[in-house]
Amino acid sequence: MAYGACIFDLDGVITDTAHYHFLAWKRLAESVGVPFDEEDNHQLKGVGRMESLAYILAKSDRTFDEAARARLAEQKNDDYKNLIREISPADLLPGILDAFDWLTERGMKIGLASASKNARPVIESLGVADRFHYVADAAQIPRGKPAPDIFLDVATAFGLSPEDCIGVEDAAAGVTAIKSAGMIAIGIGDPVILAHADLILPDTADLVGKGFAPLIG
Ligand code: B16
Ligand code: MG
Repeated sequence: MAYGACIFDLDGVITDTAHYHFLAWKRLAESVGVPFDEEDNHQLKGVGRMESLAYILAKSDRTFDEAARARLAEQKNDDYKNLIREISPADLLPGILDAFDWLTERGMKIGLASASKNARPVIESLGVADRFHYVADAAQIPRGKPAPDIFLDVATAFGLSPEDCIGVEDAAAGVTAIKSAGMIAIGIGDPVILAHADLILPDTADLVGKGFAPLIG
């Protein structure tokens, strides 16, 4: 099978901003009296900002009107932006640069399908913005993950059919999005949470050796 593109998730795949999202959501949840743990965090990985907030507020006895929700979302985002201020190329996860080199050497396109509206500044701080042939703009994508829209947007930008693309994700919602798009999914992380991926690797260091090499050759 000749694949034409590899489409990466950002948080939890290229870099561990997933942890900063966790810290910011935990602070926000606790400020409204809702406990928040790693299990909640798994539910929110890859899920957009307002949907994540709705998940947290659904656990509160209080009601929050639209203005209050907007304020809380802004508070979380300000907190998150403070946490990611120090990001540098040292924060790239292991094997990511090798993965980009490997794909580029084979003439494959590299895309980014992140639900984060902060994706652009993050890849710039990581020093890899110019490695991507296309970066989806989460603000322009109608439905968030687990809908396939963002992965299909990248495939369309490349002029490729979904079956010619591979997606890489750390989140259950993201793997579902890749599979619903009709692409091959590589999951990074927990084999139980990501059981619906075609191939699951414990971490990104194995992407080339145990992911791309056997799949793409
Ligand atoms: P923002 P990904 C997702 O990014 C995160 O996994 C998720 O936790 C976050 O809520 C979402 O982006 C929105 O991020 O608030 O910065 O727009 O994993 O799809 O790269
Ligand atoms: Mg992710």
